[in-house]
Amino acid sequence: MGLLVYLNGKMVPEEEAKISIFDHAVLYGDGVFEGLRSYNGKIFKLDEHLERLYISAKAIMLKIPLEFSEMRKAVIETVKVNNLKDSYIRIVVTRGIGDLGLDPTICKNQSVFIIASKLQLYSESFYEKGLEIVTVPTRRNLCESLNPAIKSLNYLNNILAKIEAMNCGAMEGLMLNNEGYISECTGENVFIIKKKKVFTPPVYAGTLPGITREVVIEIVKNMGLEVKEMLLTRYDLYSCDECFITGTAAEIMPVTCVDKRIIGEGKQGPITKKIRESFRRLVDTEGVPVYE
Ligand code: PXG
Repeated sequence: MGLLVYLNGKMVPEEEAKISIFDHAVLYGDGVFEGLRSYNGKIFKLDEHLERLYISAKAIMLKIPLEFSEMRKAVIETVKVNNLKDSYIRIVVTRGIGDLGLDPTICKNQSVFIIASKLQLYSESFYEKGLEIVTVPTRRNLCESLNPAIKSLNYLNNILAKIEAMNCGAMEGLMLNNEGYISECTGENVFIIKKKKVFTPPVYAGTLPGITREVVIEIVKNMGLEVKEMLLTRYDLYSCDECFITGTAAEIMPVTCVDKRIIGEGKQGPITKKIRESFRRLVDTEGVPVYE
């Protein structure tokens, strides 16, 4: 593809962008990341994503070697040098090079890299038809162990869930927390609509505080509908009128089948459609311009 990647202050060709095998990101999954998008040359919710990145880093006592404003500039520059308009952006901060022991305090040279790449989009027919999801056996990490609010490089909990979903022939896995309440999908937050009211699990149910989730909550409020953060069971999903999942990559994806129970009429519901239209208008108009 010939991308230029930001790596520790320099733009380097992708095949030359390398980090050490002694970096604790490689040895232990020790680090944090973010996934963002640009739409038509504007980066959507850039500051919100950066804030989450710095909070994730603080939670694991990882010092990001760039000031917020420098990171912001580096992200914009990475999209710019690759001449991208619609892109997927990945920011990664690693713990840095250490030895073969867990101790993070000896790690030097935290690495920061930023990849801006072309988007792999789900086809429009997916959004019309909606996804089939299944509940997976692997429970979402306990908030008291590895809090799902931290967007760390340690994604095995989600990857195991993804494998289990795919083993069942579904594209997404619905994860429960240790108490059996709905937490989220492997890389998306979950919403349901019942009698024109919108519900989503609270962050303490073991979810990432998704940026798209926040945007959708605002959209729903502006539509004059009630939105409630509430613990949800699988029964709530089986018995709802509409269901959708949200994330930077998937945007707002209707869910039309949960554990073989058909949701609504088995296609994108009318309120989900309206929320998606408002979301589209937002991403088309808002965002931090790259080319100015
Ligand atoms: N839950 C989890 C566990 C996530 O990783 C979301 C919810 C949605 O959050 P945002 O802030 O994006 O609305 C995420 C985000 C990918 C990819 O490449 C995954 C995410 C974001 C971007 C790309 O699969 N996950």
